[in-house]
Amino acid sequence: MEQFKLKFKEQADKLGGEIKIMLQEHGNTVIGETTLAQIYQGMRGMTALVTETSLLDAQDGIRFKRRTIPELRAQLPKAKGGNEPLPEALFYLMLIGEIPTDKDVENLSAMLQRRSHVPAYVFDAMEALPEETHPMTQFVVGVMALQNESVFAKRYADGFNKKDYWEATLEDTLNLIARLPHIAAFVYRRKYKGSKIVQPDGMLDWAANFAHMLGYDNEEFKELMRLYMVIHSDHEGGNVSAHATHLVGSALSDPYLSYAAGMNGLAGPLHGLANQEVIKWIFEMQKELKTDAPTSEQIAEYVKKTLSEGKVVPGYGHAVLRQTDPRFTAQMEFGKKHMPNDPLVNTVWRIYETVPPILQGLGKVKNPWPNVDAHSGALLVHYGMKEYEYYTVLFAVSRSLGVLSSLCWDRALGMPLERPKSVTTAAVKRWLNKE
Ligand code: CMX
Repeated sequence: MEQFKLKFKEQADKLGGEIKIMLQEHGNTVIGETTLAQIYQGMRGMTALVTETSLLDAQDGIRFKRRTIPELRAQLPKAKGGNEPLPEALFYLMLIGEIPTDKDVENLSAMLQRRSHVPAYVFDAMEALPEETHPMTQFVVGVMALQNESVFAKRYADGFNKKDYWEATLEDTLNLIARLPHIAAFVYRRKYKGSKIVQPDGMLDWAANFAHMLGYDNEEFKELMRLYMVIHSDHEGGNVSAHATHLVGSALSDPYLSYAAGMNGLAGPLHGLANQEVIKWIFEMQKELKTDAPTSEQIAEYVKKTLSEGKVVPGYGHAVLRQTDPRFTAQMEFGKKHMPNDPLVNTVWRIYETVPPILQGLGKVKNPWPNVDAHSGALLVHYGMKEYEYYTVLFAVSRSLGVLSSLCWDRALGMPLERPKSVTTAAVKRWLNKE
């Protein structure tokens, strides 16, 4: 068995042993209480899940094995000549729990390259869809077609021992992550570039090869893809895409089925689709105001109009975060370094100065600050990727690293079927003696 897999198994066995003892000693310890409001209001603040890959702090943002986004950017190995962290290195950290060496990352990149072949029938399945089909739908159809390759599903059908679930899950995870850039790039080239497919380059790292297959061979764009793939990968376990992947996986649905379920959640406008909504909203604002560089006053007026129409300001707010998202800040730093005078990027920064006080003034928005989606589109447009309907597919490729690592942990730790209790309002009324 590959060294990488054995290392993961060693970590999982160690943690599994610790959890067992912890549950024996403290299994009945109360860690919180649930209010009526919580079960009606999206379970905010209710601790109900264990996710090993990352932990979200309302102030500091996401941490991966205790490391913040700035720490990851500083500490994770880089590509030769590059400054941004390699996503393979973060994947390694989420599974093995330590920062990999350059050699570890090289081996992992090579392992993914070896597994990256996508069978032709997957592309045929996507091509059967009308070209105007949303890119996320085309992408998920590709993933579902590829499910035919699932090692977990085959071995389960043959009847395998539950002790081996983790290995088949990791095998599927590696294969799927290796193949996703090819599927995603196919969607882009088919929909926007007259099906002029760019063949993969076996010498490139995972994110750079993705940029190459999308048709962007500019070194700066490759750097952007490395950063993008790192910062969008995981945001602890309760967000829709991570939770949906975990939930579906708990039925022992294989990683292809589970990941596809999660990505259907990512395609919702309150979650991953917000990145396309942000750019769409800015383009519409520019059109209405007939300027590429709206002033703060013009932006404020436009924000108020958006709110008066009963719409949200996309890219602002968060269910857990209560500060500017460090993933927004990382992208802002990238923008300041590579494109400080880009008018669209400058508009994003002006929106950042303008929107929070307005949202704060509403008195109900818990977090008036920007999230990751507020910035990503403007950086992509700078390099020529203006097809904003596609942006959530980039998010989805990145998110595979987090949600699939988590699924490996779930199977290695023997996580059971998820099945919380639900009630009817009639039952609630009976609790409250209202009936
Ligand atoms: N613009 C306008 N109103 C907003 C708002 C925004 N950006 N963010 C929150 N609000 C409103 C809510 O709609 C809610 O209003 P009602 O009580 O009238 O329904 C009120 O403020 C309270 O909401 P909240 O507790 O602050 O936020 P939630 O936890 O319910 O929702 C989120 C979080 C992200 C869905 C919400 O802030 C939002 O819709 N933001 C815009 C969409 C977005 O950027 N999504 C991407 C999130 C990151 C990701 O998952 O990718």
